[in-house]
Amino acid sequence: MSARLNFASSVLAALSGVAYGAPFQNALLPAGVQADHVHTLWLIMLGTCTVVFIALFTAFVAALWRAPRSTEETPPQTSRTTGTERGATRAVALGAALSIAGLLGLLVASVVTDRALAGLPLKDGLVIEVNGQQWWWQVTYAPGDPSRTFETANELHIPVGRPVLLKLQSPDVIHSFWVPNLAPKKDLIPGRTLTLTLRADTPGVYRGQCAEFCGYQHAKMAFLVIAEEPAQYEQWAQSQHDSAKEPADAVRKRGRQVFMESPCVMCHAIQGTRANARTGPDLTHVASRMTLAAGTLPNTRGHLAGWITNPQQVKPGANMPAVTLPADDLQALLTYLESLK
Ligand code: HEC
Ligand SMILES: [Cu+2]
Repeated sequence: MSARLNFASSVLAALSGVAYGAPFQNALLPAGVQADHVHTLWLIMLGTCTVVFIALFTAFVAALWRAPRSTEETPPQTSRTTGTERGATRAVALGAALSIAGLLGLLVASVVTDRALAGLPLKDGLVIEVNGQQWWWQVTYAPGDPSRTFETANELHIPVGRPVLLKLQSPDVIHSFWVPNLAPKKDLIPGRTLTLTLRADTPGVYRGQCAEFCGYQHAKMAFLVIAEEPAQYEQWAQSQHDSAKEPADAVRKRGRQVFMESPCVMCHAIQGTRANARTGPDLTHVASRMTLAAGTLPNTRGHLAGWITNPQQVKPGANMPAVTLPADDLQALLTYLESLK
Protein backbone atom coordinates (compact mmCIF):
# COMPACT_ATOMS: atom_id res chain seq x y z
CA MET A 1 0.00 0.00 0.00
CA SER A 2 2.65 2.47 1.01
CA ALA A 3 4.70 1.44 -2.01
CA ARG A 4 1.73 2.20 -4.20
CA LEU A 5 1.18 5.54 -2.50
CA ASN A 6 4.83 6.27 -2.90
CA PHE A 7 4.63 5.47 -6.59
CA ALA A 8 1.54 7.62 -7.00
CA SER A 9 3.20 10.54 -5.27
CA SER A 10 6.32 10.26 -7.39
CA VAL A 11 4.17 10.25 -10.51
CA LEU A 12 2.36 13.31 -9.19
CA ALA A 13 5.66 14.92 -8.33
CA ALA A 14 7.02 14.19 -11.77
CA LEU A 15 3.91 15.66 -13.36
CA SER A 16 3.68 18.73 -11.20
CA GLY A 17 7.34 19.20 -10.44
CA VAL A 18 6.61 19.44 -6.74
CA ALA A 19 9.71 18.14 -5.06
CA TYR A 20 8.08 16.80 -1.87
CA GLY A 21 11.21 17.52 0.11
CA ALA A 22 13.72 15.74 -2.11
CA PRO A 23 15.63 17.20 -5.06
CA PHE A 24 13.93 16.20 -8.24
CA GLN A 25 14.71 15.79 -11.89
CA ASN A 26 12.27 16.64 -14.61
CA ALA A 27 13.11 17.36 -18.23
CA LEU A 28 9.69 18.99 -18.61
CA LEU A 29 10.51 21.72 -16.11
CA PRO A 30 13.56 23.42 -17.64
CA ALA A 31 15.52 25.64 -15.23
CA GLY A 32 18.06 26.86 -17.75
CA VAL A 33 18.42 27.93 -21.39
CA GLN A 34 19.82 24.66 -22.72
CA ALA A 35 17.09 22.55 -21.17
CA ASP A 36 14.62 25.13 -22.49
CA HIS A 37 15.76 24.52 -26.08
CA VAL A 38 15.39 20.76 -25.66
CA HIS A 39 11.99 21.21 -24.03
CA THR A 40 10.75 23.38 -26.90
CA LEU A 41 11.89 20.79 -29.43
CA TRP A 42 10.13 18.11 -27.40
CA LEU A 43 6.88 20.12 -27.45
CA ILE A 44 7.13 20.58 -31.23
CA MET A 45 7.71 16.85 -31.73
CA LEU A 46 4.90 15.92 -29.35
CA GLY A 47 2.54 18.36 -31.09
CA THR A 48 3.40 17.14 -34.59
CA CYS A 49 3.13 13.49 -33.64
CA THR A 50 -0.17 14.08 -31.87
CA VAL A 51 -1.65 15.70 -34.98
CA VAL A 52 -0.35 12.83 -37.15
CA PHE A 53 -1.72 10.25 -34.75
CA ILE A 54 -5.17 11.83 -34.64
CA ALA A 55 -5.26 12.26 -38.43
CA LEU A 56 -4.22 8.66 -39.06
CA PHE A 57 -6.63 7.29 -36.55
CA THR A 58 -9.49 9.34 -37.98
CA ALA A 59 -8.68 8.15 -41.52
CA PHE A 60 -8.47 4.57 -40.28
CA VAL A 61 -11.86 4.71 -38.56
CA ALA A 62 -13.38 6.45 -41.59
CA ALA A 63 -12.01 3.73 -43.89
CA LEU A 64 -13.50 1.00 -41.69
CA TRP A 65 -16.80 2.83 -41.63
CA ARG A 66 -17.00 3.23 -45.38
CA ALA A 67 -15.78 -0.26 -46.33
CA PRO A 68 -18.48 -2.39 -48.01
CA ARG A 69 -20.16 -4.71 -45.48
CA SER A 70 -19.48 -8.36 -46.23
CA THR A 71 -23.25 -9.11 -46.25
CA GLU A 72 -24.09 -6.90 -49.21
CA GLU A 73 -22.01 -8.65 -51.81
CA THR A 74 -23.15 -6.71 -54.84
CA PRO A 75 -20.14 -6.23 -57.09
CA PRO A 76 -19.28 -2.53 -57.24
CA GLN A 77 -19.93 -0.75 -60.52
CA THR A 78 -17.06 0.11 -62.77
CA SER A 79 -17.66 3.82 -62.79
CA ARG A 80 -17.74 3.88 -58.96
CA THR A 81 -14.46 1.93 -58.83
CA THR A 82 -12.70 4.48 -60.99
CA GLY A 83 -14.07 7.27 -58.79
CA THR A 84 -12.86 5.58 -55.59
CA GLU A 85 -9.48 4.84 -57.08
CA ARG A 86 -9.01 8.42 -58.11
CA GLY A 87 -9.95 9.50 -54.58
CA ALA A 88 -7.53 6.97 -53.10
CA THR A 89 -4.67 8.17 -55.30
CA ARG A 90 -5.35 11.72 -54.23
CA ALA A 91 -5.48 10.72 -50.57
CA VAL A 92 -2.17 8.81 -50.78
CA ALA A 93 -0.47 11.72 -52.57
CA LEU A 94 -1.78 14.15 -49.98
CA GLY A 95 -0.66 11.82 -47.16
CA ALA A 96 2.83 11.47 -48.63
CA ALA A 97 3.16 15.24 -49.10
CA LEU A 98 2.02 15.93 -45.54
CA SER A 99 4.42 13.27 -44.16
CA ILE A 100 7.35 14.77 -46.03
CA ALA A 101 6.41 18.26 -44.90
CA GLY A 102 6.07 17.06 -41.29
CA LEU A 103 9.40 15.24 -41.30
CA LEU A 104 11.13 18.20 -42.92
CA GLY A 105 9.61 20.44 -40.27
CA LEU A 106 10.97 18.20 -37.50
CA LEU A 107 14.37 18.10 -39.19
CA VAL A 108 14.51 21.87 -39.34
CA ALA A 109 13.41 22.09 -35.69
CA SER A 110 16.22 19.69 -34.62
CA VAL A 111 18.85 21.58 -36.57
CA VAL A 112 17.69 24.89 -35.11
CA THR A 113 17.77 23.37 -31.60
CA ASP A 114 21.25 21.99 -32.17
CA ARG A 115 22.52 25.38 -33.30
CA ALA A 116 20.87 27.08 -30.34
CA LEU A 117 22.52 24.58 -27.96
CA ALA A 118 25.91 25.20 -29.54
CA GLY A 119 25.40 28.96 -29.46
CA LEU A 120 25.43 29.59 -25.72
CA PRO A 121 27.90 32.47 -25.24
CA LEU A 122 30.67 31.31 -22.91
CA LYS A 123 32.04 34.71 -21.91
CA ASP A 124 32.98 34.67 -18.19
CA GLY A 125 32.18 30.99 -18.23
CA LEU A 126 32.97 28.75 -15.33
CA VAL A 127 35.09 25.73 -16.30
CA ILE A 128 34.51 22.50 -14.43
CA GLU A 129 36.06 19.14 -15.18
CA VAL A 130 33.90 16.11 -14.47
CA ASN A 131 35.35 12.61 -14.35
CA GLY A 132 32.89 9.75 -14.36
CA GLN A 133 34.18 6.94 -12.13
CA GLN A 134 32.69 3.60 -11.26
CA TRP A 135 30.40 4.73 -9.58
CA TRP A 136 30.77 8.32 -8.54
CA TRP A 137 31.55 11.74 -10.02
CA GLN A 138 34.88 13.42 -9.49
CA VAL A 139 34.49 17.17 -9.93
CA THR A 140 37.42 19.57 -10.41
CA TYR A 141 36.87 23.32 -10.42
CA ALA A 142 39.23 25.63 -12.34
CA PRO A 143 41.32 22.73 -13.66
CA GLY A 144 44.90 23.73 -14.50
CA ASP A 145 44.89 26.83 -12.32
CA PRO A 146 46.78 25.85 -9.14
CA SER A 147 45.76 28.99 -7.28
CA ARG A 148 42.04 28.46 -7.73
CA THR A 149 41.51 24.76 -8.30
CA PHE A 150 39.72 22.47 -5.86
CA GLU A 151 38.02 19.14 -5.98
CA THR A 152 34.68 17.79 -4.83
CA ALA A 153 32.48 14.81 -5.59
CA ASN A 154 28.91 14.09 -6.65
CA GLU A 155 27.86 17.68 -6.13
CA LEU A 156 28.31 20.73 -8.35
CA HIS A 157 27.53 24.25 -7.27
CA ILE A 158 27.02 26.78 -10.04
CA PRO A 159 26.09 30.46 -10.02
CA VAL A 160 22.71 31.31 -11.53
CA GLY A 161 22.90 33.23 -14.81
CA ARG A 162 26.52 32.37 -15.57
CA PRO A 163 27.45 29.95 -18.36
CA VAL A 164 29.24 26.76 -17.35
CA LEU A 165 31.55 24.73 -19.55
CA LEU A 166 31.81 21.13 -18.41
CA LYS A 167 34.75 19.07 -19.60
CA LEU A 168 33.66 15.48 -19.44
CA GLN A 169 36.12 12.62 -19.11
CA SER A 170 36.18 9.03 -18.01
CA PRO A 171 39.10 6.88 -16.88
CA ASP A 172 37.19 3.58 -17.04
CA VAL A 173 34.01 2.97 -19.06
CA ILE A 174 31.43 5.10 -20.88
CA HIS A 175 29.19 7.10 -18.55
CA SER A 176 26.66 9.75 -19.43
CA PHE A 177 26.13 13.03 -17.64
CA TRP A 178 22.48 13.99 -17.44
CA VAL A 179 20.82 16.66 -15.39
CA PRO A 180 17.41 16.89 -17.07
CA ASN A 181 16.33 20.27 -15.65
CA LEU A 182 19.43 21.98 -17.02
CA ALA A 183 20.85 20.33 -20.13
CA PRO A 184 20.68 17.45 -22.59
CA LYS A 185 22.71 14.27 -22.00
CA LYS A 186 26.35 13.96 -22.90
CA ASP A 187 28.47 10.82 -22.83
CA LEU A 188 31.83 10.57 -21.09
CA ILE A 189 34.09 8.56 -23.38
CA PRO A 190 37.38 7.11 -22.12
CA GLY A 191 40.36 8.76 -23.81
CA ARG A 192 38.44 11.81 -24.99
CA THR A 193 37.30 15.12 -23.56
CA LEU A 194 33.79 16.10 -24.57
CA THR A 195 32.19 19.36 -23.54
CA LEU A 196 28.73 20.29 -22.38
CA THR A 197 27.53 23.82 -21.81
CA LEU A 198 24.71 24.88 -19.56
CA ARG A 199 23.36 27.84 -17.67
CA ALA A 200 20.97 27.69 -14.76
CA ASP A 201 18.45 30.50 -14.74
CA THR A 202 16.37 29.44 -11.73
CA PRO A 203 18.06 28.74 -8.39
CA GLY A 204 17.42 25.26 -7.06
CA VAL A 205 18.78 21.81 -6.34
CA TYR A 206 18.60 19.62 -9.43
CA ARG A 207 19.22 15.92 -9.46
CA GLY A 208 21.27 14.34 -12.20
CA GLN A 209 22.35 10.80 -12.89
CA CYS A 210 24.49 8.61 -15.04
CA ALA A 211 22.46 7.78 -18.13
CA GLU A 212 24.63 5.10 -19.70
CA PHE A 213 24.88 1.64 -18.17
CA CYS A 214 28.36 1.51 -16.66
CA GLY A 215 28.40 -1.56 -14.45
CA TYR A 216 26.91 -3.03 -11.32
CA GLN A 217 26.16 0.19 -9.41
CA HIS A 218 25.17 2.32 -12.40
CA ALA A 219 21.76 2.94 -10.81
CA LYS A 220 23.47 4.46 -7.77
CA MET A 221 25.52 7.00 -9.64
CA ALA A 222 23.54 10.17 -9.10
CA PHE A 223 24.66 13.72 -8.36
CA LEU A 224 23.25 17.09 -7.46
CA VAL A 225 23.62 20.42 -9.18
CA ILE A 226 23.02 23.30 -6.81
CA ALA A 227 22.32 26.53 -8.66
CA GLU A 228 22.61 29.50 -6.34
CA GLU A 229 22.99 33.27 -6.38
CA PRO A 230 26.49 34.36 -7.47
CA ALA A 231 27.44 35.74 -4.03
CA GLN A 232 26.43 32.50 -2.36
CA TYR A 233 28.33 30.54 -4.97
CA GLU A 234 31.52 32.59 -4.40
CA GLN A 235 31.26 31.92 -0.69
CA TRP A 236 30.90 28.21 -1.32
CA ALA A 237 33.83 28.14 -3.77
CA GLN A 238 36.01 29.99 -1.27
CA SER A 239 35.21 27.54 1.51
CA GLN A 240 35.83 24.56 -0.79
CA HIS A 241 39.16 25.99 -1.81
CA ASP A 242 40.35 26.20 1.81
CA SER A 243 42.20 23.24 3.27
CA ALA A 244 40.58 21.20 6.01
CA LYS A 245 40.55 22.96 9.37
CA GLU A 246 42.86 21.82 12.15
CA PRO A 247 40.90 19.52 14.49
CA ALA A 248 39.55 21.66 17.34
CA ASP A 249 39.59 19.09 20.14
CA ALA A 250 41.07 15.80 21.29
CA VAL A 251 38.29 13.63 19.83
CA ARG A 252 38.68 15.13 16.36
CA LYS A 253 42.45 14.90 16.62
CA ARG A 254 42.03 11.24 17.44
CA GLY A 255 39.62 10.91 14.50
CA ARG A 256 42.16 12.34 12.11
CA GLN A 257 44.81 10.00 13.48
CA VAL A 258 42.47 7.02 12.93
CA PHE A 259 41.96 8.14 9.35
CA MET A 260 45.71 8.48 8.74
CA GLU A 261 46.48 5.13 10.29
CA SER A 262 43.79 3.10 8.52
CA PRO A 263 43.36 2.17 4.84
CA CYS A 264 41.27 5.33 4.24
CA VAL A 265 44.44 7.29 3.56
CA MET A 266 45.34 5.04 0.65
CA CYS A 267 42.30 6.09 -1.37
CA HIS A 268 41.12 9.49 -0.17
CA ALA A 269 42.50 13.01 -0.01
CA ILE A 270 41.97 15.57 2.72
CA GLN A 271 43.70 18.82 1.74
CA GLY A 272 45.91 20.15 4.50
CA THR A 273 46.83 16.65 5.68
CA ARG A 274 49.14 14.10 4.20
CA ALA A 275 46.17 12.18 2.75
CA ASN A 276 46.22 12.87 -0.96
CA ALA A 277 45.19 9.70 -2.76
CA ARG A 278 42.68 10.05 -5.59
CA THR A 279 41.11 6.62 -5.90
CA GLY A 280 38.02 7.75 -3.98
CA PRO A 281 36.22 11.07 -3.52
CA ASP A 282 38.13 14.03 -2.04
CA LEU A 283 36.93 14.28 1.57
CA THR A 284 38.30 17.75 2.43
CA HIS A 285 34.75 19.13 2.72
CA VAL A 286 32.74 15.92 2.80
CA ALA A 287 30.47 17.21 5.58
CA SER A 288 29.31 20.09 3.38
CA ARG A 289 27.74 17.70 0.87
CA MET A 290 24.09 16.72 0.93
CA THR A 291 24.54 13.06 0.06
CA LEU A 292 27.06 10.23 0.39
CA ALA A 293 28.19 7.72 -2.21
CA ALA A 294 26.78 9.47 -5.30
CA GLY A 295 23.32 10.34 -4.08
CA THR A 296 22.82 6.97 -2.42
CA LEU A 297 22.49 8.09 1.21
CA PRO A 298 21.59 11.35 2.95
CA ASN A 299 24.71 12.74 4.60
CA THR A 300 24.02 12.06 8.28
CA ARG A 301 26.25 10.63 11.01
CA GLY A 302 24.31 7.35 11.05
CA HIS A 303 24.57 6.85 7.31
CA LEU A 304 28.23 7.78 7.35
CA ALA A 305 28.85 5.15 10.04
CA GLY A 306 26.90 2.58 8.03
CA TRP A 307 28.81 3.44 4.87
CA ILE A 308 32.24 3.18 6.49
CA THR A 309 31.52 -0.08 8.30
CA ASN A 310 29.84 -1.77 5.36
CA PRO A 311 29.88 0.02 2.01
CA GLN A 312 29.30 -3.29 0.24
CA GLN A 313 25.86 -3.61 1.74
CA VAL A 314 24.85 -0.13 0.63
CA LYS A 315 26.45 -0.38 -2.79
CA PRO A 316 27.56 -3.94 -3.59
CA GLY A 317 30.63 -3.91 -5.81
CA ALA A 318 31.61 -0.33 -4.88
CA ASN A 319 35.35 0.24 -4.95
CA MET A 320 35.60 0.81 -1.23
CA PRO A 321 36.22 -2.08 1.16
CA ALA A 322 34.60 -2.40 4.57
CA VAL A 323 36.95 -1.12 7.28
CA THR A 324 36.54 -2.58 10.75
CA LEU A 325 37.41 -0.20 13.56
CA PRO A 326 37.07 -0.34 17.36
CA ALA A 327 33.89 1.48 18.42
CA ASP A 328 35.74 4.43 20.02
CA ASP A 329 37.91 4.93 16.96
CA LEU A 330 34.88 4.82 14.68
CA GLN A 331 33.09 7.46 16.76
CA ALA A 332 36.16 9.69 16.76
CA LEU A 333 36.54 9.23 13.00
CA LEU A 334 32.88 10.15 12.47
CA THR A 335 33.23 13.26 14.63
CA TYR A 336 36.29 14.27 12.63
CA LEU A 337 34.66 13.66 9.23
CA GLU A 338 31.55 15.55 10.34
CA SER A 339 33.74 18.55 11.11
CA LEU A 340 35.03 18.68 7.51
CA LYS A 341 32.56 21.32 6.39
C1 HEC B 1 40.35 0.99 -1.68
C2 HEC B 1 40.03 2.38 -1.64
C3 HEC B 1 39.22 2.95 -0.48
C4 HEC B 1 39.47 2.82 0.87
C5 HEC B 1 40.54 2.01 1.57
C6 HEC B 1 38.48 3.65 1.52
N1 HEC B 1 37.66 4.23 0.60
FE1 HEC B 1 36.16 5.52 0.98
N2 HEC B 1 35.61 5.48 -0.98
C7 HEC B 1 36.32 4.83 -1.98
C8 HEC B 1 35.57 4.94 -3.20
C9 HEC B 1 35.95 4.37 -4.56
C10 HEC B 1 34.39 5.68 -2.90
C11 HEC B 1 33.26 6.01 -3.86
C12 HEC B 1 32.27 4.87 -3.79
C13 HEC B 1 31.03 5.08 -4.59
O1 HEC B 1 30.31 6.06 -4.34
O2 HEC B 1 30.75 4.23 -5.45
C14 HEC B 1 34.48 6.00 -1.48
C15 HEC B 1 33.53 6.78 -0.83
C16 HEC B 1 33.70 7.24 0.49
C17 HEC B 1 32.85 8.22 1.12
C18 HEC B 1 31.68 8.94 0.48
C19 HEC B 1 32.18 10.23 -0.09
C20 HEC B 1 31.15 11.01 -0.85
O3 HEC B 1 31.31 12.22 -0.98
O4 HEC B 1 30.17 10.45 -1.34
C21 HEC B 1 33.33 8.39 2.37
C22 HEC B 1 32.80 9.34 3.43
C23 HEC B 1 34.47 7.52 2.52
N3 HEC B 1 34.65 6.84 1.35
C24 HEC B 1 35.23 7.41 3.68
C25 HEC B 1 36.21 6.44 3.88
C26 HEC B 1 36.85 6.19 5.13
C27 HEC B 1 36.57 6.95 6.42
C28 HEC B 1 37.72 5.17 4.94
C29 HEC B 1 38.58 4.46 5.96
C30 HEC B 1 37.89 3.94 7.12
C31 HEC B 1 37.65 4.81 3.52
N4 HEC B 1 36.73 5.60 2.92
C32 HEC B 1 38.40 3.82 2.91
C33 HEC B 1 37.51 4.17 -1.86
C34 HEC B 1 38.08 3.82 -0.63
CU1 LIG C 1 26.31 4.69 -15.35
